[in-house]
Amino acid sequence: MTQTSADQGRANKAGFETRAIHAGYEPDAMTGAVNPPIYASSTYKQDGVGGLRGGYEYSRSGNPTRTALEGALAAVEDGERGFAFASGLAAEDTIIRALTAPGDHVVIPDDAYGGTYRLFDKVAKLWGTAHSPAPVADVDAVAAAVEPGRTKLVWVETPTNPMLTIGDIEALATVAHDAGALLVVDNTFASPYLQQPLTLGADVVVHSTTKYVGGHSDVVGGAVVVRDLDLADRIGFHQNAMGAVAGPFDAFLTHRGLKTLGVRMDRHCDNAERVVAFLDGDPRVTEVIYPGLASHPGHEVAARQMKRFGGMISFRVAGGVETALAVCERAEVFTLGESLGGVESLIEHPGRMTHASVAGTDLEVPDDLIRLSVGIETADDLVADLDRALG
Ligand code: P1T
Repeated sequence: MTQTSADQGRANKAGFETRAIHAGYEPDAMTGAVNPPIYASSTYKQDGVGGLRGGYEYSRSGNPTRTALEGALAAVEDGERGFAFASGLAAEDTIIRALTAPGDHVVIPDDAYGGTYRLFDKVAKLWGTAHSPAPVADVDAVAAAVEPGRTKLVWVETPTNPMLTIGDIEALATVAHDAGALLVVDNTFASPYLQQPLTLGADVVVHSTTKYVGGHSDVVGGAVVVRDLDLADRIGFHQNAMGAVAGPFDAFLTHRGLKTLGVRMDRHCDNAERVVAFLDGDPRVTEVIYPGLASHPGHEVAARQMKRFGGMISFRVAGGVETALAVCERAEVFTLGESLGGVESLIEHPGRMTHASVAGTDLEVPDDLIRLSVGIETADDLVADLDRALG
């Protein structure tokens, strides 16, 4: 099951679900196993010094279970090369160190995932890579935050976590490229099923595969996908040099999840639409934030660049922080917990949980905000649970 970059890449023009299920792996030559075996091996016998079988030498550099996942990730993002990491933040760290050097500058979203902000503010900054937050929905503001010659990356999430702000990927790619920078898109919230940033001009896609790609809340992981082979070499070198790779067990679980991404995402979207219809206009709710609502400021851009609007909803409640905390605690079908993108519905209070690390900064989120990751349970049960939890 040796893979080459050609096996990984865009030569595979089958439909999304076919790629998700078949790309990256041919049934095992010896046994015909239809799924990639979990190669629990740190090293590989060499046929004479340097006589590697299929290029495998040591599992930090390459492991066949990970290779299969990496090929599938490249295929579903319509990229050339995919790289699988131990977590989303490990993937992000590898991008920062592979593509910036001390003295460089990055524009980041002013409502990024709290952990991404922390990585830039508490880790990359010490390494010498500076950052400026800018609103991803405002192309001119992002352009104004770029420092020509110094800015190496324009980094966006779209939709953002947790405010579900939409950035226009095509326009932001132009802003980045005009300044000689690269556009990095964190595609975690959309998933590759709903949005493929490389096809819209982005240079680098990053994921927390912990979320929709894995899809079952049973594994932490990250991914990077690129088209440009020089970028691939730089990411690949740093993946090996820094070593934050996905292990074979994690790679297997993530790959298994990816195969059902399309059907899961459609159900996530169906259920989210039902929940939005219930929340929107309810007097206990002061604002519903969902890119599928015509009233969302990014609705038109989202409709252009996303297949559907996703499974994430944020909303604000009348009654402030105490009510928001109480709703989170009263919900039963929605499990109170961090993370998102799994089959089970989750509810959380970003201000005190996922985004506690941005408290007191420009990125602070409203304290009456609740975030839902709408799962694929029976929609009626989800609506009834929220109705009860709202009190
Ligand atoms: O948790 P990890 O796999 O390291 O991924 C980090 C990450 C990166 N990008 C986005 C958009 C994310 O949402 C995350 C992780 N987010 C959560 C854990 C959360 O509950 O929002």
